[in-house]
Amino acid sequence: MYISKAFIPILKNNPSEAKIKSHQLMLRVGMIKQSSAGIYSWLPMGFKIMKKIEKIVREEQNKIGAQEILMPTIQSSEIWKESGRYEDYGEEMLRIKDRQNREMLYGPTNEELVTDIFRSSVKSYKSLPQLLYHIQWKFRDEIRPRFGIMRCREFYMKDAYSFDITDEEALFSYNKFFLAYLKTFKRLDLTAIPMAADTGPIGGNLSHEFIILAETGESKIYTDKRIFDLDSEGTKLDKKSLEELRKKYEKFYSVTDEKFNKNEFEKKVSETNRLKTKGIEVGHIFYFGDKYSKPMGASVDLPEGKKDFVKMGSYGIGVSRLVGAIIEAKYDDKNEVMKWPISVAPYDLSIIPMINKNDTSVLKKANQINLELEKNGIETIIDDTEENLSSKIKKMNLIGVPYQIIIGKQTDGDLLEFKEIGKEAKKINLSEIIKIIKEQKTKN
Ligand code: P5A
Repeated sequence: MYISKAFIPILKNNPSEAKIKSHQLMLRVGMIKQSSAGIYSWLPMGFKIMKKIEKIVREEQNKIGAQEILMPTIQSSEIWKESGRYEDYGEEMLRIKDRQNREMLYGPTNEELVTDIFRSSVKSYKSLPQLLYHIQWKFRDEIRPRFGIMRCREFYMKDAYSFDITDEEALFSYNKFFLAYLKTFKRLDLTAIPMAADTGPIGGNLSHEFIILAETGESKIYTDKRIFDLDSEGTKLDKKSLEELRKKYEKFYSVTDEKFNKNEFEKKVSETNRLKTKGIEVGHIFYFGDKYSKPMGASVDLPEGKKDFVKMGSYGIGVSRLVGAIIEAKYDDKNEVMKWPISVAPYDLSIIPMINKNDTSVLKKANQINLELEKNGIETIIDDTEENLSSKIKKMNLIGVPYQIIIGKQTDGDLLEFKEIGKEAKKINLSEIIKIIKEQKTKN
């Protein structure tokens, strides 16, 4: 893709209305455009990145046996009246009337709708467990939408729902998502820590928020630093391994402020390991038993012939919020350098030819290199403008493509100037470059 043809409307300066770096960068590079308060259009760069995040989220859901569905954004109020949440949800719910005067709403979450789908089709314990998910826009009429797509009104969420017959089986499902979340965030090159959390309007008594550290985050957290050394490496998908994984994390005190207890914190965590800081909630999982299945009558036949209400959990990831969260974690705003993890980068590599009006040879060379890279599945963007090198580099530093090849008139033979963004350049040949990038891509 030539940069002259790409729809990347870069601004010269940081927009003054943006208070945090992710919001600044997203507007500056033209990843999003606000259409009204808390509602955004996604432009090619932002959309590309979000779609790559979505793909990773989807792959990790599929790996634990969750099945993808797609529920609508608009729901009927009936099912929310059945569960008892229609009144409770309050002003955050966008309520709509259709031409027949029927009460509809733009879904803020889907516990009711998925329970309705489940109860109409699943009748026996033999079909359990069921893990269903979808990736769909949500609307919450936030009182103060802020920080761009971090806390907005319309946002893109992956929400999954589990159905089981016993508490024990339901916790097995819960733990599968616990693992899937750790793996998903790791593939996005984020360290997201599971923290015991409140359940708010979703309900239940077991819940973890997955939080990445960021000064600009809205969640206050209290944690034991040692939790950052843990990972899910080697965890298998059986009951015992998953339980051990969760226990391994729960051994270290780690909570959001609603769950904070000063005495407990000071008793369980030595002074040197205490960390009180802020973070961004990128995922949230809940176990709430029969909170929805009971009032909505979602039951199945049990082996002994009796019936019981299914035990449910729900599991959310803020797919659109993750775009901002990765920026908060990776953008060096002092030097104005962004580096997207290769797993979600809008392009793998940028080609920066030093182009002179009357000489097309450098651009020709860039095109040849590009052809070779494309053959190897490496996606590139070519800066075909006639700007000088330093402004081209500055622009690419904002766009955040992780690797660069710089081609000058002097470039001859096989050696190319290759650079990982923000680092020193080195001279290597194209096949080595291809090898490095392919390796990085397959690691993920
Ligand atoms: C779990 C899935 C739920 O809604 N029901 C279905 C449960 N959980 S949640 O914590 O309320 O939301 C899940 C994730 O969605 C993101 N998120 C937001 N992103 C941007 N703007 C918002 N206003 C917003 N609200 C929630 C968060 O990442 C959250 O963890």
